[in-house]
Amino acid sequence: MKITGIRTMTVDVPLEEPVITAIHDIRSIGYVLVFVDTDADVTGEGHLFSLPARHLAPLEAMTTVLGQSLIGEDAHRVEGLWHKLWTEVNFVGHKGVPLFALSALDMALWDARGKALGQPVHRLLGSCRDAVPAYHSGGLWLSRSRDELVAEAKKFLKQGFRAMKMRLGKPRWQEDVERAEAVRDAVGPDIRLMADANQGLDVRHALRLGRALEPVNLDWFEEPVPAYDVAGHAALAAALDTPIATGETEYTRYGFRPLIEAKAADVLMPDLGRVGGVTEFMRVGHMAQAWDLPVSPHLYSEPSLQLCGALQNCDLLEYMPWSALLFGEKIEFEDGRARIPERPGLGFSLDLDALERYRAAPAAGSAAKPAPKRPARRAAAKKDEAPAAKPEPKAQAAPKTRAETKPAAEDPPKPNAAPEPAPKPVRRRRREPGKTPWYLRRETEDA
Ligand code: SMN
Ligand code: MG
Repeated sequence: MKITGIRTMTVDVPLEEPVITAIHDIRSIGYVLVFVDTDADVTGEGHLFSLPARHLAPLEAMTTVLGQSLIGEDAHRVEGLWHKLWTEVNFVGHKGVPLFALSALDMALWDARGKALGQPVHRLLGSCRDAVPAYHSGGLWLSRSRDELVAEAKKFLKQGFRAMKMRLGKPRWQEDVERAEAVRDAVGPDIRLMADANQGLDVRHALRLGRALEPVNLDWFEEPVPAYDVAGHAALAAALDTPIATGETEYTRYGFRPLIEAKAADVLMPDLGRVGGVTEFMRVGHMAQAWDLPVSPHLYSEPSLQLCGALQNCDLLEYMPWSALLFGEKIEFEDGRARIPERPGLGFSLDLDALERYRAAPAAGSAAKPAPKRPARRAAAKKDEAPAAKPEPKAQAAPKTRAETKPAAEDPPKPNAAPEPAPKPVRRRRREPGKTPWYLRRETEDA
């Protein structure tokens, strides 16, 4: 199954209400949608999200540029292609923007592979369950009053959820304790309750808070201190009975390995769009199994279901309702458990009609620079040439994407490319008749 093209589209989806955590004040979510076209009448779909949405432009650019290296390759060779892209980004870095791009492309490759084989991704990876408990993560924000927390927690129970996550990070740790106690009282002892400090505390503060929260019986205390403070996480994990969860800010197995080695986490939280896609999530999941550690996906609720269906130690899904409008299909819940989709591929297809109205505006400044004029000499030569070939129409519904990266017969001028300098005259050496020049000689040939 040959990859014939990579397309992207960016959308900026406003939230119904601002999301406030210790480090976030989120008004909208930006997404890069990526489409991997193949010659098998199959298009793989992947995506990544950006907070804030105005960072979409570099993320989209990296996805487009990296995607070029997939063109002409066999989409079934996901492991090999992951390694190809990993090697390519060595210079720009094995974290950050390149890893978001690699993750989205890898997601799309698995989707294409599943669709081509008529199998859901979790079955291709070795399936282990049909449904997974899900915790509601779309609320209980730091901005809620205590009464609002209680009302929202009860609402989640009414919706059938048996697990939910609240946020921590009030200036006085005593206030966080009061709020968590109020939620616990509202939901009762049998509901799984998690709490996320979003890296907002220092170790001393987190220790006092963590100790005072022990009677609340949290399932985990998430990102208590900055993500890079592995020693701080480890100190808290050693001091508290409450499990410490972290990992949403880490990239690849090389980010998770030090967390495990330092005993800094009791629960690992890979983020599908950051860790390195499905391929790398599986590696982290298997590495965690060697230490009997659970993994729980961070956001990306819909595609992460496939990982929950494939990894024995991945048995709790974060349900964030924001991403639902990206897809035509919705997560199916039953008794607080989300069904692992049996549809081919990742099991959720991007709803391009619904997304059209959220198309992201071009990045600030991106249109300010006019495209340089083609040098006169080339322009004159071009006059008699046939126009550049248009990409073939897709068999599947193709979105009108901003970056159409299918190679054209002749590349159009790039907006930021410098005008070509006039060619210098080439001075050729005279060749002796019958003698092979040194640069064409093979090693066995006589000098
Ligand atoms: C989180 C991350 C990003 C946006 C909102 C909330 C949070 C989570 O860390 O784990 O859900
Ligand atoms: Mg978190």
